[in-house]
Amino acid sequence: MQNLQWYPGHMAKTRRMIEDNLKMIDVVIEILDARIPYSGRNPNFDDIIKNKPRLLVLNKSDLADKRRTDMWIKWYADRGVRVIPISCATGAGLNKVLNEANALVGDKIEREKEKGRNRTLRIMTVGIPNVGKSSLINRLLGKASAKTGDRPGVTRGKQWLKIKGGAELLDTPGILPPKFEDQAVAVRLAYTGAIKDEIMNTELLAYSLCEYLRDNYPDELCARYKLDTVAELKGYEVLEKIGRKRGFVISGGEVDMERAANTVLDELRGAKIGAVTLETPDDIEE
Ligand SMILES: Nc1nc2c(ncn2[C@@H]2O[C@H](COP(=O)(O)OP(=O)(O)OP(=O)(O)O)[C@@H](O)[C@H]2O)c(=O)[nH]1
Ligand SMILES: [Mg+2]
Repeated sequence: MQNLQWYPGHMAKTRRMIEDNLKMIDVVIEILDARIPYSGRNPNFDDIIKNKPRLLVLNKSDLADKRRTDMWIKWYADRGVRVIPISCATGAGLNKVLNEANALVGDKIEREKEKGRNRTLRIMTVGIPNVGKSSLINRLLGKASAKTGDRPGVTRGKQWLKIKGGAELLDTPGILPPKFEDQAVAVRLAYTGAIKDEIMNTELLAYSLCEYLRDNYPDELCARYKLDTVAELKGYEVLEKIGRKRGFVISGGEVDMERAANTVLDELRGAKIGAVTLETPDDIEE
């Protein structure tokens, strides 16, 4: 697999911005993509956020495999970590977010009020790119104020927003770890669109995705692309069949593999192949 190793300068800048603003914040909401509940965690947040109360949410749960989401909630619970599955698309779980954030902070704000410092709860959202940090802020506000988009790197710089009569919210740009110990983690991030496709070899990515789907979601894969079976096929053979089914043929009758690769990645991200989760606790413990 390709070797992904980089750290764009704006991410280092964002890290400093988060650190500089942390003292004003009561609770941090760390947002994970429910399709990669493990690989989607940036281990650097532990260093950055330290002991600040933190709420973990699994967003995009509408796109994820429900059975696997339950497995991950249990996996985290077994390690003493509570994660809340939510969807900014359907609204599922959102009512819990503010309640749990308030519960984590306790009576700190009340006590400050007694000392004459009147202020509201301050929440910061953090996470890797494209997980729905800005979408969650908009959901909590009840209106689209923060810019969102279906690609990484939409939010630039910090943005404070205020819920009428309620909490103040700080949206932040997504940050990735400076390097990946495990390339499988980087690959899963790329599947979900957390890493810009421009720096990826999308064909290689699609081959490995086809192999993952062949082993984990063969029925969904066959149904989507009208294939009889994928059991004995290599990733590139699956992709070639998909390209042919879709009529992506170039001169000489060859399949346009790049087009097929982009199609499979797009359709995975849009959940057209089905509700798919790209890792299980077993995968990561291997
Ligand atoms: N299906 C689905 N899509 C979602 C959900 N939450 C966000 N999205 C979509 O995911 C894409 C990214 O959302 P953003 O809110 O811009 O993500 P972000 O984390 O702020 O991204 P950056 O600012 O680029 O780091 C957008 O196309 C959203 O509409 C969800 O729960 N389900
Ligand atoms: Mg954003």
